[in-house]
Amino acid sequence: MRTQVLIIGAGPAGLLLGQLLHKAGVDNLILERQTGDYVLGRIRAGVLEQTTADLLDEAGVGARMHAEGLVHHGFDLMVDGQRHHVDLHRLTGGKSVVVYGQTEVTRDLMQARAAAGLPTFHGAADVQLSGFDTGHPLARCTVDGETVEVRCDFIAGCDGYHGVSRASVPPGAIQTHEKVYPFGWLGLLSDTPPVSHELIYGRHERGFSLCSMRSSTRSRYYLQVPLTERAEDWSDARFWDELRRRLDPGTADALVTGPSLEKSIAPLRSFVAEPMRFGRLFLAGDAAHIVPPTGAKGLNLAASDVRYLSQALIEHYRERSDAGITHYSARCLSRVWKAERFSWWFTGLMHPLPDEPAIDARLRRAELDYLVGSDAAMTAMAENYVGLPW
Ligand code: RFL
Ligand code: PHB
Repeated sequence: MRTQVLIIGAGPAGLLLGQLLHKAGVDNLILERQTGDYVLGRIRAGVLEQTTADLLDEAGVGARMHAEGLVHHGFDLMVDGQRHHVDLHRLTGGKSVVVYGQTEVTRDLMQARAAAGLPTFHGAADVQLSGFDTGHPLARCTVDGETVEVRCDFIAGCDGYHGVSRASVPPGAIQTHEKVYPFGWLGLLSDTPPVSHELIYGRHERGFSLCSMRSSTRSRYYLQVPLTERAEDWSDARFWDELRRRLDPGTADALVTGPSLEKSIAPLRSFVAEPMRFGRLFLAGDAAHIVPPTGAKGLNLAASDVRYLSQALIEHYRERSDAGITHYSARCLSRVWKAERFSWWFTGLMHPLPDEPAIDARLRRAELDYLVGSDAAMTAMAENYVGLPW
């Protein structure tokens, strides 16, 4: 079988790339290890930058996001029981973010792909990539017990942190940078109204908490937990009790609890692989970089990679220019490192460490004090949160 662009992974990055290429008349095929239902079952991101929302519009899949997504003009920082409003709209000259779950983004993209009749092989096992350092990239895999071979012009590795694309690059050609945090986030999804109309990022001596949402009737909450914890050991009652203890009394009173629809623990990691192109193989999204979720940047970075990659490939086919391909890695990484810095900074600011030296704790308290009292510091935070310009 042959295609112009072979995409590995049908997560948000792979699906969005496929849609943008299709709209520009570039032929593409996706190999995905899991079933569609499995991909939709992963509860992940909740916050879209305006530029990500614009790209979904460009791909022709923005209708439901506009109808059901919640536009947020700010969020709250809760520090030692006091809520401080971060007015994104005022601080950034009118910008905002859209609260619309990754599950819904992925569902919209899957439906558009199916409606356009574009090929996706789910259950693709043992994908092997070769020839991307020559002019003839090739992928081999097994689908339903049959061997499938795909020849293509380019391979887009959109297969996440544990994917095969980055692992196919010779170790000498790639440099990786990694920091693993000594805690995780325990997340709970419930059909209860959100405790507040905007997100609340909370720092408390018992640990970080985040009050988020998916809609006006569905809430998403997170608690910082040690990596030794297991989600099975957290009954719903234990989760709600712990969350209440980390909130200020007014917010704790307003919290509406209910049975969980999903509960899971995500480890926190900062990771970057450089470069992001190896001949005719490109990495995009979590395949190339991971941010801790505190800054809500992961899906947004995946979208910005896809924007640069789709432009580069469309330019190649339409204008016979490889300028976008040549600059792909540098363009992405300039944005990636800034988002990595912001996510690392916000994570450090909001998560107490168990064995932290007393001076570090006091310095962090001073930084928070400065942040909530300074328009300049708040502006820097707000401009990063809504997303840096392209
Ligand atoms: P994905 O979503 O991991 O998709 C990769 C796809 O590739 C498939 N795959 C393979 N297919 C074929 N062969 C192989 N060998 C394969 N190996 C893997 C996988 O099955 C999968 O379908 O990566 P992608 O598309 O790059 O998307 C990235 C985002 O998923 C991720 O960055 C965000 O979810 C991060 N994130 C957040 N990002 C935001 O922008 N805003 C947020 O508010 C936000 N909150 C979060 C988050 C991530 C979280 N977790 C659980 C890590 C909150 C959490 C808790
Ligand atoms: C979410 O709703 O899942 C969410 C929101 C904001 C974050 C991280 C996760 O920073």
